[in-house]
Amino acid sequence: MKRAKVTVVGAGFVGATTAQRIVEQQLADVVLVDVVDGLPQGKALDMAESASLEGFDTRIVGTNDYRETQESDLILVTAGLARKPGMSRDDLLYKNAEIVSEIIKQASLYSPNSHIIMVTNPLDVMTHLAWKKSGFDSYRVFGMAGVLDSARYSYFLAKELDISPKDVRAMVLGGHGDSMVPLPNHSTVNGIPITQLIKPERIEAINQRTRDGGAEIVNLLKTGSAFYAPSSAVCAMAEAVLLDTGRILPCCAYLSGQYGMKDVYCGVPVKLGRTGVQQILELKLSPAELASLKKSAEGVRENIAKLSTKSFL
Ligand code: TXD
Repeated sequence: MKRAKVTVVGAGFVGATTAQRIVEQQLADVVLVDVVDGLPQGKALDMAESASLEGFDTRIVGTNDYRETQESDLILVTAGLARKPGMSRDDLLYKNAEIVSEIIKQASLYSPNSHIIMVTNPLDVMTHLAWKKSGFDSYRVFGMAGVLDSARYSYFLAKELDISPKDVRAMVLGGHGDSMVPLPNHSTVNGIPITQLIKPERIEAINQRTRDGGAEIVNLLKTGSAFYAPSSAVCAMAEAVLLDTGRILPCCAYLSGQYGMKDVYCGVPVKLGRTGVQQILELKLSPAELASLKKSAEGVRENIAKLSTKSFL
């Protein structure tokens, strides 16, 4: 059987760590792409040289040339800028929209049958843009945010209860940012609702720490953002697609009427497999949870409108 091929665009912290996880777990051969000459080549060679020690025979190469990415099964886009002093969120939106548009044009040209997982921020908007620029069906283009936010939520809940994070199943929906929606009513410890185990005020504090999870790491690192947990989250989604597992994961997916919303990307629970988003699960949400989900989708719409006025869409 032919081994799967994954292209990781962006050889920065998230991209390189994701590539490392994929080859070490023998999920696929990896092509690591970046605009900076030598960076993907150097990191890929360094990883390849660990093969005999780590015990993997998946291959990894680095390149600045999209021709080497051809016929990839999966494209993971982690390339982009982080906000710098003096840059507004809008500046970042337009700059990353420029970067993502070019990447998707190239990557989808060489791998017309692939699936795309977006990671670049602002995540929900970049996923919508990637869908438009690729011309792919929406079930083939989705984004990573909810898996990371849910993993953070699981960790904080496990810490609160002083138990193994392995037994926590937590769910966070909505956009990736301040408007994300942690769902205590759909989070359990091996089936036991967390609402039976933790007091409401502590749950609210943990929900807020989850919403601030990205910022907490940025404040500690000072010069960058999180990448260990983000790369684990991307890898979990990649595995579901490559191994056709049918896992239920919260992903940024295209809504066509689910949760009362249409023509917008939003974080919702989906069934992921070889054909991408195979199903969107509609949970019974409380009116407050549904309102938060809709508010978060409205924020995405506003940014899409900004991109439209600048002719990105
Ligand atoms: O939950 C999530 N979705 C996220 C998203 C979690 C963590 C990080 N999140 C976002 O991912 C973050 O806000 C950024 O937008 C991306 C990448 O984060 P990372 O920490 O990996 O950033 P780096 O280390 O700066 O790496 C970015 C790389 C760097 O090597 C650049 O040279 C490269 O992107 N880059 C490009 N590669 C290819 N093509 C183009 N045009 C390009 N432009 C920059």
